[in-house]
Amino acid sequence: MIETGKTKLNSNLRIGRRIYHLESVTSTNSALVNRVEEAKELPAISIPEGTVLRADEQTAGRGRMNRVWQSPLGKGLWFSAYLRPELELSRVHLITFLAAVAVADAVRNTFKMRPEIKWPNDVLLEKRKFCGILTETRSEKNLLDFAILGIGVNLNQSEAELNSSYGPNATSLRIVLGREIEADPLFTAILEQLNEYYEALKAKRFDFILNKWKEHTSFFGKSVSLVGDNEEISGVARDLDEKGGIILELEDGKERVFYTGSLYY
Ligand code: BT5
Repeated sequence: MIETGKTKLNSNLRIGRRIYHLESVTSTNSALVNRVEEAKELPAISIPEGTVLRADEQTAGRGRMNRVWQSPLGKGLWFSAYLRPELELSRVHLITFLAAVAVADAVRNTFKMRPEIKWPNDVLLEKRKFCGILTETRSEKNLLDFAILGIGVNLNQSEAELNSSYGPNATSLRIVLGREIEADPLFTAILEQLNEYYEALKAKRFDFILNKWKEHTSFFGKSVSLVGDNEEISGVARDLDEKGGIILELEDGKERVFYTGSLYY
C-alpha cells in the first residue's frame, strides 16, 4: 500500500470519523478487511467502527463474484467503510441498499440530477451505471461479525476511456454533466447521507430504508429479465421481500423471489 499520509478525523460522524486516504491499493475492501483482521491480533491497534479507507486508484478493484471493477487513478471515488451493526445475517443486504440510497441522494443534492437504483447494487444515470456497491461480511456461528461496505463512483472517465472492460453500460458523472467533477464535495455528501441511513439501520428502521430505496427505482410494475448463472427469467417486477429479494410475477401468474442475478429492463 502506498500511504499518502492523509488521515482525517471527524468527530461528528460515525462513518468517516477516521479516514485513511491512500494513493493506491489493490482493493479498498480487501485492504480494510486486512487492517481489521490484523488489528484483532494486535491489542495496541484499534479500528473504530465507521473507519473509512479511500484510495485514488485500485489495482485490483472487485465487483460481485470476483468480477473486475475498473478503478483508474483519479477517475473516481473508491472507498470502503468498516461497519459492525447488530444485524441478522439475513438482513445484511440492507447495507448495500442504504448505500445505494445514500449515493443517489448525494448525487441528487449535489448535482440536481435524479439517479435511479437498479436491483440489487447499481446506481444509474440516463440508464447507465456510474456507481457499484459491494458489501462483504465476516460472520461467526451465523452472527455477523463485521461488514465492509465498498462503494465505487465513476467521476471523470471520458466516453473513450470506458472500454469494454467496463461492460456495455457504464458512464461517469463527467459524461452526464459535461464537466470535470471534483471528488471531495461528493465524497463528503455521500458520507453524510451514509451516516443518516446507517443510523436508521442501527435503530432497526428497516422499512424506512426499503421505502427510500424504492423511491429511487423505476422497474417495479415493468417487464424485466433476470440473468443468473444458469438461467434467464422473464417476468414483471412486483416488489422486494423483507430479505431484499426481488419478487417477479412469471408468465404463469406465479410469484418467485430471487436473491442473485443481474436485472435488465
Ligand atoms: C459492482 O459489482 O458493481 C460492485 C462494485 C464495487 C466497487 C467498489 S470500489 C471500492 C470497493 N473496493 C472494491 O474492490 N470494490 C468496491 P458488479 O455488479 O458485479 O459489477 C461488475 C461489472 O461492472 C463488471 O463485470 C463490468 O462489466 C462492470 N464494470 C467494471 N468496472 C466498472 C466501472 N468502473 N463502472 C461501471 N461498470 C463497471
